[in-house]
Order: sequence, then structure tokens, then C-alpha cells
Amino acid sequence: MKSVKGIGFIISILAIFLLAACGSSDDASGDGAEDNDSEAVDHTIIGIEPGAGISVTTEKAIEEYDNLKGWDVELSSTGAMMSELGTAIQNEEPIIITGWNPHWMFAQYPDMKYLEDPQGIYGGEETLNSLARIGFEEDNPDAYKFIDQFEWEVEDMEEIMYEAEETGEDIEDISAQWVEDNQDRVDAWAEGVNDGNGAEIKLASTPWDSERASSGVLKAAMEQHGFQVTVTDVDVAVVFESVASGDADATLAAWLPVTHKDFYEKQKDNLIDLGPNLEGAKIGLVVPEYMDIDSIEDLEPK
Ligand code: PBE
Repeated sequence: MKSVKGIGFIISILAIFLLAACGSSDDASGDGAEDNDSEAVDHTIIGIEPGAGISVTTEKAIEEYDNLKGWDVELSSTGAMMSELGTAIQNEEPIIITGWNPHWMFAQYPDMKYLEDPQGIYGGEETLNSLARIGFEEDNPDAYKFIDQFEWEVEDMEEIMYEAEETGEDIEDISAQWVEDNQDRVDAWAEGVNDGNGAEIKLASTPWDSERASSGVLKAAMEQHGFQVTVTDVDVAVVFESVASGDADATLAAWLPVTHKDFYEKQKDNLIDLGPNLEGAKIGLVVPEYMDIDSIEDLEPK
């Protein structure tokens, strides 16, 4: 009897210790000193090139969300962002990046999630649109028709991007090979188009893998049909300016309605929008699954 009481006493003491321990750990997460993701990432979103649409959109998000007061976006390059992401994931450290599809980042790191965006700053589904200069259709109706008929799927573009990432080969070469391997698609884009007879076509594009793939595919496909295509990679702003001014004939690189909204709004009266060449794209803030946040609103001001 006596020993049972003794054990009971010991259990009670243990229980008190346990409760105290739980209580103090509750307090620690309560004031957020140690496991606050916002502090751990130094209130900084890791972004890409300064001129990118997603960079402009992220600066807008920081202005619009009250809880992002005092936050910064670190702008450098897509390569630098991807390498910071790789290091963070390897060490299971928190990181917030600007992410998008189509891209190989979700194939390489499948355990990532887009943060919910209740204010809709990053929009919903994006499309990649083709734009042409005013007068291009009259000057070269066959080239115009080819570009207008060019459209493909997220999976097509990602196939090229993954292969380039895995093999280290040039996206332009892989795109040309894709054209060889997918003649039925090229035939659909070329339907009713007369041979180009050497006509020179100038495409403006951006240096991201997605647009290197689309412009590479269109160039190879049009060159099979007698056109001579030059692709020039420039800043997003310059893509819109050069189509609007007529320096370029067309582009496939417009991410709409949100990513390139400002550039589009500024130039939309000076160019022709041929509509989507790819549907189902997306941009937003992306974090590894192991982070305990789901929404931009879960972030805390500085
Ligand atoms: N991106 C990929 C670009 C367009 C292509 C989303 C990084 C951007 O302007 O943000």
C-alpha cells in the first residue's frame, strides 16, 4: 500500500515536470522568437532578375499586404535564386522564393507549395500570349498566320526544359530536335501557310528557359517552311517596346493577364494581341513543404 502511494507521488512529480516542460515550450513558440519563419528568412523574399514581371509583381505584393511591411525582395538572377533554394532545401532551412510554372523547379524539388494569395496580387491562371507589330499581317500574311496558329501545352514546354536541365545541352538545340520529333504539331501550325521564300522574321524574346524553348521551337518550325527567323533576347520591357515600335515583328513571351500587366497596359494600343500560345501557367511565392505556413498572410511584418 505504502509503495503504491510512493509510486503515485513520483508519477505526480513527473507529471508536474512534464506539464511545466510543455508549458514553457508553448510560450517559446508563442512569442515566436525561435521558430518564426519570417525572422528566419530575415523578412526577405528571394527573387530573380530586376526587370522580370514576377519581380515587379512581388514589389506590388509587398506594398499591398499590410503584413509584408518592412519586407524586401532580393533581386539578382534566376540561377542565383535556384542555387539558394537548393542550399536551403538541403539544410531544411526556411526560404521564400518567387516561383512559376512552366519551369523545372517543381520537377527537381517536388515538395514545394505556392503560398495562398488572398488578395490575388499574383492572379490565377496565366497564359503566354503571342503579340505582333501593327502592319505585320499586311506585310507578311504567311508568317503572321504561322505565328497565330502556333500553340502548345505546358507538358511540351516542360519536356524541353527538363531535358536541357538534365543534359546541360542548349535549349535551342533540344527545341530544334523537338520540332523534328513532333512533325504533326508543326503541320498544324503550318496549315494553309505558303512557303516563306526566305522572308526574314524578327522575334523578340526573354532569356528565361520557358521563352528560349518556345522561341526555339517556333524558329525551327518556321525555318522548315522557308522563313529565316532571328530571335533576340532582351528585357521584358524591351520586348513590349520593340513590338510596339515595329523593331520586332512578333513575340511569344507575354505572360498575361498579371505578370506583364504594366508593360502590356502601356503598349496595348500599339500592338496586336494574337492570344494565348500556352495556357495553364502560374506565378507566385513558393516555399518548401516543411515550412509551417500556407498563405502570404501567415508572414509577419518586420
Ligand atoms: N518569368 C518566366 C518571367 C516570364 C517568364 C515568370 C520569370 C517574368 O517576367 O517574371
